[in-house]
Order: sequence, then C-alpha cells, then structure tokens
Amino acid sequence: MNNIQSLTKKGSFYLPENISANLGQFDILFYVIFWLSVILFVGLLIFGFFFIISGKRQQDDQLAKKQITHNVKLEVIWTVIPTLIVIIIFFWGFKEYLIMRTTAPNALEIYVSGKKWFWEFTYPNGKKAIDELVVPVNQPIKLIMSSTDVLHSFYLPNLRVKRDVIPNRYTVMSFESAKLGNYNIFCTEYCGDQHSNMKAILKVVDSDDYTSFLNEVDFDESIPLSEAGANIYVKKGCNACHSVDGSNMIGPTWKGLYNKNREFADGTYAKADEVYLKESILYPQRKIVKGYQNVMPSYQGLLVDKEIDAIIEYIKELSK
Ligand code: HEC
Ligand SMILES: [Cu+2]
Repeated sequence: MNNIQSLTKKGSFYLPENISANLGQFDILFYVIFWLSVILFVGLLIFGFFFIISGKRQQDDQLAKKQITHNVKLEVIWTVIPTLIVIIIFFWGFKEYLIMRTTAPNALEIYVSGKKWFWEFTYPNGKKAIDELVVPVNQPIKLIMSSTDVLHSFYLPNLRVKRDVIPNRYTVMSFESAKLGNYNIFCTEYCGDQHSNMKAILKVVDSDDYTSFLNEVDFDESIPLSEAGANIYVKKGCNACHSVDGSNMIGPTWKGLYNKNREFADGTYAKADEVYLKESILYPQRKIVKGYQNVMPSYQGLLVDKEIDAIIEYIKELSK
C-alpha cells in the first residue's frame, strides 16, 4: 500500500501532487473509483455494440418462444458484486473522511477571513498576512474560517481539503503538510467579479522559518516611502480594484487622485488630501465615490500607520 501511495502522491493529469501527511490513501481511492467507472463504461459500450451487431431480425412468435425472463445466477451476480463494490467504496471513503475531519489536539490554530477578493490570515501572536498562508511542515494546522461578506470556499488542492467560508459563522478545516514548498490556494465559490483572482499562496516552511516569519516586520525601511507604497499596493491586493495608469476598475484609479476634487454618492464633496485618503482606507464606507459601489473592505487593523503613509506617498507620486 505504501508503494502505491508514493506512486499516486506524485500527481497526474487528474490530481495535483499530494503533500498531505495523513490523506495519502485519498488518491488511491480516487483512482480506484475512476478506473472502475472507466472499465464499466467501456464494458457496457462494448456489450451494447456486440448485441447491436450480432442481433438478427426474428419473427414475433419466434421471439416470444425464445424470450428469457429469468436467470437467477446472473441476477445474483450483478446484484451482489456491485453491492460489494459500493460497500467497500463507502467504508473506505468514510474512513478517509473521518481522518480529514479530525483535528489533532496539538494543532496550530490560524484564523482565516475571506473578503472580496482576498484572504486574510491571523496567527496566534496577532500577526496578520494577506494572501500568504505560512505554516510549519509536519505540524497539524487548524483553520478557523469566516467571511466578512459573501460565501467563499477555501481550497488547498495539494492537501485534498476544501471547505465553505460563510459570513457570521465559523467553519473549521484541518490539514498537515509533509512537504516544504509553495502551493496554490483557491477560492472555489463564485463570489463576484474578481473571484478568479482570489488566489493565495500556501508556504510550507520549517519551524525556524515559521518563527522568523511570525516575528518579521513587514515594512522595508531601506527604500523610499513611495516605493514601499508601490509594494504594498501589490502585496495587500489593492491592485485587484485600483489601477495606477488611469484605467477604470472596480474602484477609481489612483493616477492623479491626490488633491483632486471628489464627489460622493450622497452629493457631498471633498478634496483628496492626506486626511481623506487615510479615511478612505480605514473607513471606506463613510464616503462612497460617486459612480462606484460600496465594496471596498476596511483595512483597519490590517495596515499600520507607516504603511498607510507609504500608500499616500505612492498616490502623491502617481499624481505628479
Ligand atoms: C474589492 C475592491 C477594492 C479593494 C481590494 C481595494 N479598494 Fe479601495 N476602493 C474600492 C472602491 C469600489 C472605491 C470607491 C468607493 C468608495 O469610496 O468606497 C475605493 C476607494 C478607495 C479610495 C478613495 C479613492 C477615491 O478616488 O476617492 C482609496 C484611497 C482607496 N480605495 C484605497 C485602497 C487601498 C490602499 C487598498 C489596498 C490596501 C484598496 N483601496 C483596496 C474598491 C477596492
Ligand atoms: Cu471568494
């Protein structure tokens, strides 16, 4: 079984590589069901064609005489064998399901929040990261997930786990990775315009790297503020909704934004100075720019003051 497992874990056209520490049999089960279905399908087709070709036209009364109504042996065979197969598949699948659904008591707990259209991760020490889930290798992980807007679904294809992320409710998912590396995270519940861009990266690292990740300060002091702002623009996912070249996306472009007069949905006006820009980032729902939807998530607690300063500097730079 272990040999088969190491063979199937490599992945194929049908499944990506399996890095799970405890769901190794998942893939064997998948291939068993898959090939059983292929064999049955092709087998039925062959039988079907055989009878079409070999069948002869016969008179109705001849046919009635030869009509077979019962064959006990045959009926027992085609009832018992498929039933056995289904029972085996059920118990095997249920066993894997229980492993998938059971969380180890020593699991590391990470909070996951789905927002249109990014993932936010909160670590035990309060550190937050966007679109980047960093976990130690060979350590059970428990994700406690919720959404701040619509239905999302958190999918780790290489770990064979997926679960809905629902507003006003927690769902839990656990996994353990046996392999280092970077892997895909997808949202698999259609959640609006940018659903297909709601991607994140799972980084499986060793425990030293995990500790330094937890303690690392995100802010790069060595580069100019506006450049740091440009990095944050990409890293924190502002680029999903804001362009910097004047083109219109889900939100207004940042090009030429600084000191521009803004008109809001409620008919009021303001100048896009530092105070306004900061307010727009922390409390986006307070002033809705005319012609746009109230869809920007609040970045309160997600960006420190320094990062907001850097974004403002970047917006100024784009307005020169
Ligand atoms: C889901 C899409 C979305 C994301 C992600 C997003 N925004 Fe927005 N943002 C909007 C929309 C829509 C508006 C206009 C409506 C409003 O005023 O709330 C807006 C407005 C703004 C404004 C005011 C712009 C103006 O023209 O007056 C600023 C500043 C801003 N966002 C900054 C940011 C920053 C910084 C980030 C990333 C940290 C970000 N946004 C991420 C959608 C988004
Ligand atoms: Cu989503």
